[in-house]
Amino acid sequence: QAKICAILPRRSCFSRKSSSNPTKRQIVAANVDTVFLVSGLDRNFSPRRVERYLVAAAESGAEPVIVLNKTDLCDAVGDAVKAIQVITESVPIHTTSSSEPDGLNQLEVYLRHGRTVAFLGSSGVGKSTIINFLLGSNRQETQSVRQRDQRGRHTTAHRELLVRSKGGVIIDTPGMRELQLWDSDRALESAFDDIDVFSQACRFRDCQHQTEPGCAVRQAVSDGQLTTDRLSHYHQL
Ligand SMILES: Nc1nc2c(ncn2[C@@H]2O[C@H](COP(=O)(O)OP(=O)(O)OP(=O)(O)O)[C@@H](O)[C@H]2O)c(=O)[nH]1
Ligand SMILES: [Zn+2]
Repeated sequence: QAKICAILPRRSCFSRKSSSNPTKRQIVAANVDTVFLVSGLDRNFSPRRVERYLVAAAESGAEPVIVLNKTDLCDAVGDAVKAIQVITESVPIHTTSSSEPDGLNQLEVYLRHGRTVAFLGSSGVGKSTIINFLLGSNRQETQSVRQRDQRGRHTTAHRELLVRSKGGVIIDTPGMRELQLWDSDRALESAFDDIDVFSQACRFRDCQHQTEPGCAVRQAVSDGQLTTDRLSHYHQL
């Protein structure tokens, strides 16, 4: 028989819109310390998607760590890393491959005792493979990527909180795997803290940095302090 002894305050949480009531939010995972944002460096690699995951991480309150997996399938790992460095200066970036333990071992530091980690990333990027490595056993069942579309098969069927004997807890739930953006206005700003800084000087507090007069963000672009790419990424999101 289970007994609730204490309810800890919520330091961070991932949530999504409830499917039955879209105005309600549903908590998917709470008190995650580190969230790994996993991409595969095969031909579906998209810095834009990483940006979206950074938004989700920022709104959760968990510390993001970017993982670029499948380096063995990419001839230009350095270029991929540079494309991510343009998006963020402060978030750690790790390159990994299932055939190279060195990169994967670097993820161990985020799994100290008492720390909780979770994973965000498209289907087939290698989340289960990385989790298996960190667990040191074949805890998760993985299936081969379907040939046509490079997507893996969803093999995780139920809620799972995996306690590592070496320290740390891994949350791997279907909810995390299907996460959608929520509450994005606030989070958008923190994922774009450079734009945030310039926008303090915009004439209008609700400036969208489009055609408003006195927009300090567009001024920063014309002064060369901010790239056009950066601003258009902001507008796309
Ligand atoms: N070449 C290569 N293949 C990898 C690597 N990591 C994982 N894979 C393969 O990619 C496929 C998908 O890996 P998974 O770990 O199941 O991916 P996932 O992100 O958990 O996928 P979902 O369960 O669908 O969310 C499997 O066939 C893995 O063996 C890697 O670094 N290099
Ligand atoms: Zn503005």
